[in-house]
Amino acid sequence: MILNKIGNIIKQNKSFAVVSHIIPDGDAIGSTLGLYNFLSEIGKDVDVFNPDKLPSKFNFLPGFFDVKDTLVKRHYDCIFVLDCSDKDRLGHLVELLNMADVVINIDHHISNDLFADINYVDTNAGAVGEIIYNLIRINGFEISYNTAMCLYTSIVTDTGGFKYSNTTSMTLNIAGDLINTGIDFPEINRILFDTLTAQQVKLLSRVTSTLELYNNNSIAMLHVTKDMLEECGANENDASEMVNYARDIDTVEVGVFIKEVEKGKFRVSLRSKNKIDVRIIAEKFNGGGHIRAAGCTVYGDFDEVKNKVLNEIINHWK
Ligand SMILES: [Mn+2]
Repeated sequence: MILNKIGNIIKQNKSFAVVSHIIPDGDAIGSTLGLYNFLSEIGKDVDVFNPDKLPSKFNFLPGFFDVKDTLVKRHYDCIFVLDCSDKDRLGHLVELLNMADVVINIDHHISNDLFADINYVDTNAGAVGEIIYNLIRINGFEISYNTAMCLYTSIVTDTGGFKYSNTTSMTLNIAGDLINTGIDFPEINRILFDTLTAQQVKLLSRVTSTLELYNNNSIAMLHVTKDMLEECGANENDASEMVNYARDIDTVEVGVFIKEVEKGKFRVSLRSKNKIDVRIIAEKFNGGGHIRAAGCTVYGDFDEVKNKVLNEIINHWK
C-alpha cells in the first residue's frame, strides 16, 4: 500500500518540505498545513510553502504564518506536493522539485499527470485533507487538535460544507473523527462560510449587477474588473466565491465568473449543478479542476473571452 510506503519514508527521514498550488484554496491550505503540523509535532524539520500569498481568512489555522513564498537554497530528504495535478501548478516554486531526494505527489484530481517519484492519486477523496488523514492514521499516528483544524478546513471547503457530490460516507466519518479532537467546528464553519468583509459586501452588489443569462437561462455569467475591485477597496481574493451566486440561480446549470487579472488576461471560474462536466471546458483553455468546479485563464478582451467561454459551454452541451 503506497500510504504505508510513504509512512515509512516519513519515519526514516528528517527534513521535509510541503507545498501546494498557486491561487491556493481551502484544500491546498488546509492539507499543506495539516501535514506541516503533523510532521512538526512528530519532531521533523519541516518547511511549508505556497507560491502565492494566502487569503487572510485562513489566518486562524495553526502554522498559517509559517508559510513561505520564496526558496532558500537547501536540501530536503523529501518534498510533498499536495492538490496539484501537474508541476506547473507550483508556479515559481517548481524549483523545489530539484531540492529533494524524493518527491511525493498526493492528489485527488483525475487529470493528475503523475509527475513525482511517488504518486498517490485518489480520485474518490473529496479533498486532499482526507488522504492526509488516512496517511497519518494508517501509519499508526494520532491526529492532534491543530492538525485536525487544518484537515477539517481542507475537507469542509472542498466539499462545499459537505454539500457537493464529492462528499462520501468516508468524508463524513473522517470529519467526525476530526471533530472528536475537540475542534470548534461551528466557529471554523462561520469563519469559512458566513464571514464577509464590508468591502466584499460592497463588491457583491457590484458583481451581482453584472449578471447575464444565456442558453434559456441555464448559463449565468458574472464578472469583476480591476476597476470595480479598486472602487470597493477590495482585493483579488475578495471575489473568489462569487461564482456561486451565478450557479445558485434556480434555472442555471452552469455558473461562470470572469475576473480581470490584468489587461487582456482573465481568470474564469466554472461551477455546475448536475449535468455539465466543467473540467472538460476548463481543459479546452489549459485549465483544470473537477467535474462540478473548475477554472482556467483566458486571454483577449473581455467580450472575446466571454464569447469563447460561452461557445465552449454551449458546444459541450450538445
Ligand atoms: Mn482539492
